[in-house]
Amino acid sequence: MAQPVVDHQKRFQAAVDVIHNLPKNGSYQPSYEVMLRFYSLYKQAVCGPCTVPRPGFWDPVGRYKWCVCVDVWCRLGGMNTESAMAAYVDEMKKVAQEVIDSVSMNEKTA
Ligand code: ST9
Repeated sequence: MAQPVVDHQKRFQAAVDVIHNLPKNGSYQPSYEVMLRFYSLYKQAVCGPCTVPRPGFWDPVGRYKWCVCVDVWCRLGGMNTESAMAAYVDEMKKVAQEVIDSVSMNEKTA
């Protein structure tokens, strides 16, 4: 029997919608590492490989953003759109599972 075709675009859009609708301050606070991972995969999926040049010495703010955020995106290299979308969805599932596990752990110890 034929396997259903995974629609990466639809799954990615659903994950993006969920993240856009999360409250800024909730019981779960993502680490910088987690946020950067989402950011880099989002940019790769939406904009493609990073072509933003590192700003020069006279643009310290731009340079800071580049070093903190853009560099992580650049390190994804030529990852294709579908893979970036799939990785974004997988990352979300992973984080959601961690949140579920931490809630059930807290209930056990309470
Ligand atoms: C809570 C509820 O406690 C219970 C927990 C449930 C747990 C569910 C688990 C699911 C996973 C959650 C993981 C969260 C990870 C957060 C990632 C944040 C990046 N993805 O349009 P702008 C870029 S919830 C990645 O001005 P908005 C965009 O390209 C408590 N990046 O911003 C731009 O960069 P640049 C925790 C994205 O529309 C920059 O972000 N709550 C996405 O005002 C700003 O864009 C949260 O963690 C995207 N989908 O805000 C809230 N979209 O300029 C998470 C845009 O370089 N959500 N970008 O192009 C948010 O922080 C915001 O909705 C936002 C967009 C930053 C994603």
